[in-house]
Amino acid sequence: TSCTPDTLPDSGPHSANAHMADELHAGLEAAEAWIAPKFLYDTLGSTLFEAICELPEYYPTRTEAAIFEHHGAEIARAAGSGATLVDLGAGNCAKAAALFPLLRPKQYVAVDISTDFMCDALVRLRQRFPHIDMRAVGMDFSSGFALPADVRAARRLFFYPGSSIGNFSPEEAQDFLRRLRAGCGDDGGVLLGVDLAKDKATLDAAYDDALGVTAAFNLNVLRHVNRLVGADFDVRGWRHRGFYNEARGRVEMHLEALRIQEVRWRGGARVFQAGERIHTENSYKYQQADAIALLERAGFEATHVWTDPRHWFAVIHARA
Ligand code: AVI
Repeated sequence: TSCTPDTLPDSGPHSANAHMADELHAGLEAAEAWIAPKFLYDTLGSTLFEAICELPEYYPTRTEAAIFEHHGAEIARAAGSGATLVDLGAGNCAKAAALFPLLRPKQYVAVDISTDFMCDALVRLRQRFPHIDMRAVGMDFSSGFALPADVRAARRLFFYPGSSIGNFSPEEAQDFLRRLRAGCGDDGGVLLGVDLAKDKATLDAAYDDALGVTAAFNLNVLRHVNRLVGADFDVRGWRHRGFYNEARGRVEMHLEALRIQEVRWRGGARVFQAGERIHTENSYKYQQADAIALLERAGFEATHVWTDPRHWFAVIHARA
């Protein structure tokens, strides 16, 4: 079995690659430099994120998995079986696969920007679940998405676990949920994982772990950018910063220059002073009520919320 993903054309002025290069240039040239978090996910980045999910400090993955385990039957009743399950940011497809026996989707559509990594996972998944029709879509869905036409056939259930919604600003999250609402039809819905606000020490540890896996994940974005726009970032010239910004209700990841250095890329260059930072990710932590309000403002109706005993994480089902 092989995996032939549907992807956007990858050359020409309107291609996905040209758009990504423009976005990277804008961020690198900004007074407060930034790199969008989607660039964390090349094949090595996706592998490092998979390792993060195993870390003792990184509670979201296992807290969410425990919620699915404890409330699986009820979640399946709310979400319904026989849908087209559209997994946004599928990665290794493990979260969706764990739900297959409960949700029994008719079709599974894995969507991820890290196409090769997702395809490898999908090939293995097809062997485990040969009766489910599966397809892969390699796409940056952060700013808009169009799924292949035949994916519309069945009732759509969007699956957006892991609190990836937190990597958008609240305004972007609102727009994104509106697009999901428009894309799911009147009989569809969404199953959303949301990380909830909690004490700073827990969050600081989760995003700056003792082994330095999150540091490697963050630093790897520089290697990816080097490839994408022909930049010459020296990874050894930077250090990882990951901390909860309580005032803004979000964890922030930055890369901090260890010394003054000039970085060049195709069509540009910049000097970074020692201590200057590049902002690479926000991870917003929600109050449960605010997450529900976000869904409802997007035109969804939240039907159920499941959480863990410590109220660290919430899984929300909302219907159109
Ligand atoms: C994918 N996303 C939900 C992760 C998060 O927690 O915001 C990415 C991550 N960044 C650092 N560690 C994990």
